[in-house]
Amino acid sequence: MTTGLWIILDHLVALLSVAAWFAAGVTLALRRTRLALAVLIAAVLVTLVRVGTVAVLASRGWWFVQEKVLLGLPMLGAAGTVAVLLAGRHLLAARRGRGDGRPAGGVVAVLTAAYAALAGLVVTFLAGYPLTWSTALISVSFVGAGALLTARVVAAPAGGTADAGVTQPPISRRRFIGWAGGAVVVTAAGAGAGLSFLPAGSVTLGGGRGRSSRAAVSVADLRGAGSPAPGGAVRRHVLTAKKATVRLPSGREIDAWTYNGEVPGPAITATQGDLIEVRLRNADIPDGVTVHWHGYDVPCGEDGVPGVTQLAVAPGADFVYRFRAEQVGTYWYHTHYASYVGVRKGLYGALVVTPRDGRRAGEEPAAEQVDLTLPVHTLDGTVTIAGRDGRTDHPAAPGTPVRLRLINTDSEPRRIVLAGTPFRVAAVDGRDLHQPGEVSDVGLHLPAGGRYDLVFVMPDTSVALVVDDDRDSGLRLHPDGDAAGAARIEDTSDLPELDLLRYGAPAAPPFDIHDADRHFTMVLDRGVAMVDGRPAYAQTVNGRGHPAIPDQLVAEGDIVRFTVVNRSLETHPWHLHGHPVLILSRDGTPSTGSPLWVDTFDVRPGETWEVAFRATNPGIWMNHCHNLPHAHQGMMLRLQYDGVTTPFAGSPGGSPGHGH
Ligand SMILES: [Cu+2]
Repeated sequence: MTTGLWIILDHLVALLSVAAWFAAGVTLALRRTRLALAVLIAAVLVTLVRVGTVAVLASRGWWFVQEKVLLGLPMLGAAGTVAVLLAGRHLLAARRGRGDGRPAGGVVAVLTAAYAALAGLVVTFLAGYPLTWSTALISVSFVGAGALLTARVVAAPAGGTADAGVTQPPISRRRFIGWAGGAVVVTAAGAGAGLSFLPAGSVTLGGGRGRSSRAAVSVADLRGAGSPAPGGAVRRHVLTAKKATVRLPSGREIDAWTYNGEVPGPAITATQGDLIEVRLRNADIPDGVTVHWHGYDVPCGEDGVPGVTQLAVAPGADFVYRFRAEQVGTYWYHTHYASYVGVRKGLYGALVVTPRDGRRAGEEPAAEQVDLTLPVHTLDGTVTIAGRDGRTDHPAAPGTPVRLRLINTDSEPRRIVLAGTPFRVAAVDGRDLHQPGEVSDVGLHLPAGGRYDLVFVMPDTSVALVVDDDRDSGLRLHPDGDAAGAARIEDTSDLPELDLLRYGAPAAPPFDIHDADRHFTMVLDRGVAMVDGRPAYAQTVNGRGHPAIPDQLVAEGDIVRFTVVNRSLETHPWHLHGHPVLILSRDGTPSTGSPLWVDTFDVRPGETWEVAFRATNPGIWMNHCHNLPHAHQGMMLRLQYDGVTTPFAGSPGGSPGHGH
């Protein structure tokens, strides 16, 4: 069973234990002796089952259980033991016909166990990992307050029935206990609340050195080359961000935010070594736009992150991006200002760089004869794949080499099936795989932001690209160019998923992955946290939301390792700017296929990924979830090189994923 399923099961058992302890307390208070005994036994059994589910989760990783092991279960264990001792003895006696009164102490103890069970569950959902003193103090005071209030109510002399099993202390002593207990509870709660306002350190070191005294470099000075490589051309583009009405392939018109009035924006293509120069103008996008080159390891000053590498480009303003096209492959660009709105509305486009090998400047690539760039994007509630011309049917003569460049520009993963031909996954996130084998009848899981290049030789029958197993959508290639003669596609939903960690042939890593200079752990979850100065039910990293998550400090040349853990029930496509990361393992199982260099990897519920990279691109880089609403809800931090500063922080350019 996957860790994700164990997390769900553990939540259910925890909920059941809350219900059982409350039921035991209530039935006991109502003097339903036989029922109370049965429910109490059930509560104890469910609690023991819970110990089991927590133990299983603990074996999957300490991150999944820390607050349960250190706080939730001990609170429940202590309160539950007292409850069993006080109430159990009484109930057994009552069963034998000796006394049937209401055991005040027992009721209070059983309900206190219920509060403890509830507090543990709430801590898991609202605070998570890591457990803090603040959370512990507030939880314990909550349980204490519950116990005191319950004692007041239960022990109130209303009705005046003397309890057969428990002797009540004199009124004055009870008052004293009440006052003293109240004081402790209030003090603990106050201390816990106060501690929660303590700011985190501004930076984490990951076990490496702290900041040095080296001279500061501003990201504003970390700009791209001004000229192409020898023999390269200059590729000039103007991207004008503006609102426009766009006609979808379906014929419907939508109000979009566009680059140059088109969705997707113009495809930017180059041959390796060319200079890409893009002038971004903002016509009328409120607040601002930028262009971020997703997966393209540009110098930091070209990275397009408002508030970090530049100011957002306000309506009427412009900004010029200039960098050499040194990486070959399939990439994309998109706004990074309030991107959870902007990208969804259409501010994105493809970036494709082809190898130069032997070709002259300006000469178009002659590689595959059918080479389609296919951004997959949800517009007007429909997943579109056709690109700008809206065509979903393409001719391809039998024997023609075909390359399909899939780009997931949405915030959710997509399932891709290529039906009708064996194929290879030639590249992932723009980087070629090592000896990718031919596969067929498999599904591909394409993370948000990710890219796959699929290559095959066109057979003499139709080929279909199916997205999310919707056989009526997607793309078709026809050998005779005739769509009508194509065969009906079989159901693709049963096809197994291709595991890219076991695909292709291994190769020696370019650095010693066991010798990291820094190791950062990011535990992803939901919880109550401050996001942009406001409390929110946030998407958190180590219990905090942007910008209160400490920066990760690295030094140029460091080998950096990330452990990314997903405690939540949602998928988080993790995306580091400026560097591809090498996948080391998933859930402790090493990657055994081709070295997998990616800029976005999907961490699904319960998963733990280990990745590594070499810090060779100085700057201040965003490190975030590429489910863009998640980033907006706090799941975003910065990787900062020692000695690099930004003049744009806190400026009207806004924070990287936010804005109104
Ligand atoms: Cu996410």
